[in-house]
Amino acid sequence: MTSFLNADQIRGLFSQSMSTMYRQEVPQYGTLLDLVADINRRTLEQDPGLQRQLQDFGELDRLDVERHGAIRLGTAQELATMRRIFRVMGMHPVGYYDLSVAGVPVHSTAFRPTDDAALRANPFRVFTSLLRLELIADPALREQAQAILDRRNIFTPRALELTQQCEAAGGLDADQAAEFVREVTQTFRWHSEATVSHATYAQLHAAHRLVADVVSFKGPHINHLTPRTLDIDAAQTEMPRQGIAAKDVIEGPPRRRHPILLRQTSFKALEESIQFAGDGASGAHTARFGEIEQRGAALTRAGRALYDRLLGQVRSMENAGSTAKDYENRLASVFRDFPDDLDSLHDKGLAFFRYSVQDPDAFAQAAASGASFDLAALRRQGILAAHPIIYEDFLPVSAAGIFQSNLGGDEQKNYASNAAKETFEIALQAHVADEFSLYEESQKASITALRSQYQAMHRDRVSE
Ligand code: OOG
Ligand code: NI
Repeated sequence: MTSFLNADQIRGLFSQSMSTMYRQEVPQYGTLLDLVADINRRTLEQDPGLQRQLQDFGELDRLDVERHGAIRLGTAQELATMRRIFRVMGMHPVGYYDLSVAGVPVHSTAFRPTDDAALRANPFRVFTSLLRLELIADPALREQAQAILDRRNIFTPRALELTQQCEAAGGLDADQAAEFVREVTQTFRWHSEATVSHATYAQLHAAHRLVADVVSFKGPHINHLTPRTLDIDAAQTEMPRQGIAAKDVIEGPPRRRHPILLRQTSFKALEESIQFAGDGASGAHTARFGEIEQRGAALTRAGRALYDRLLGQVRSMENAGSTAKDYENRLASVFRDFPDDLDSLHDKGLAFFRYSVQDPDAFAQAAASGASFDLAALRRQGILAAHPIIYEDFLPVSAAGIFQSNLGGDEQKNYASNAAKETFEIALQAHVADEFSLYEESQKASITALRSQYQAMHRDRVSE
């Protein structure tokens, strides 16, 4: 009998393979990895409490391998096939992001592991966007772009065969998995030869820089890979010292005692020389960049609504100074309305939590006493502790900021808000999971586990 690698193992190999490739393609990415590893080591040394907490939840090991990447696809067919490929690696579509509001003609989802054990093993995620050609105004150009995309095949034949094989047999053995990872990695490689002429590139580029980026190449080159830091402010300060020009402001919430959601910074996309098809003329294209992120607590719908409201307030405060420092001050001042202590975040239902036994003796005693399981009371008595669940997803406003700062130039195209989740799901040939439900399940599972433990102790006591 053949034994299959599990999906987590294949995802681990894939994440490693992508990281090795991107390090070769974009050396600054290697610098970012070293910088983040260094900052994480120092942060943990200085904060033994944080170290202990990450350790307790099995989150320390994942930190060293934790990354997300991003790709942009051209057609529904590409998206649907990509979903099958990611599924082999235990990555499923979560969330729907409409970026047209921010002037970017794409909509997106995040392929990522969804259950706690898989996230602990390796949380590798890929933010995956689908180009929306219907947002290009010129019908002739739209058709031309569609025709170019319809002609390309971004997957190797072997990657498709192995995907099918996995679907039919229920898994891949070690050799097949290694080959699958090698083949799939090819799809995300950078190609310096464009598939279109200079003239076509220029037209696509005029419609939107992103249209040129998706349509002009043989495949969806990975455009960044992002390591997770425990202190993004330190990373932001360190980047210029290492000769890397960071973007002006960190996207997302301000620095807090208890981090929430996601804070991100990046360096601008590189200008890379490319060769056009036809006459072989050369030119330059900017697409690939580097990014660092810090992750905090996943927010409930109520918490997220508060976050969105406050961020909206910050962004609408024009005339309040436009330097990076002004923005930071504004952000900090508006976000004073977002509680920054664990009790408020918990009791006001703003964030998701996972629970652990803080005082095992008292827990056993309470169970033996026959008192029924009362989460709030046990927490009040310090018998159970609540820890925020890490946010595993993305933020559309931040994503738009990252897109904008990396497409170069400051052109702003405006599309009407234009969410089309259903169209996206039809292209995907699947539903996207609701991220709030996933966090809620994870919170519930933690409570259920503790309740069973408590009740089992009670029963043991009664039957003694
Ligand atoms: C994706 C940008 C979104 C993030 O971290 O929010 C993203 C892209 O530029 O294709 O990766
Ligand atoms: Ni990113």
